Amino acid sequence: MEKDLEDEECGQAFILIKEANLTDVNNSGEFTLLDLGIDARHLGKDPSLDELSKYNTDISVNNAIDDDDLLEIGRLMLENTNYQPNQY
Ligand SMILES: [Ca+2]
Repeated sequence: MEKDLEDEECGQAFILIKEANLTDVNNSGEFTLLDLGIDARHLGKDPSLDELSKYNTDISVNNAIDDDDLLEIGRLMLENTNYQPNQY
């Protein structure tokens, strides 16, 4: 059975979508080749290790530094309007 509902018969909810405030790997304020290099250097490590505490290495959050992080950093580098890709 299909029936039209009046406004008062419908529940209402508000969904607030906030833009995620994603921090780059070395807290420089933007994603660059250095962020990619840091994650690549520590690929396969546990991002919660003390030695990595100064970095945000788990960009694609799954408690691992893996290929997904490198791909996401690369994507964010390309979105960075300050990043100049190699022209050669
Ligand atoms: Ca990850």
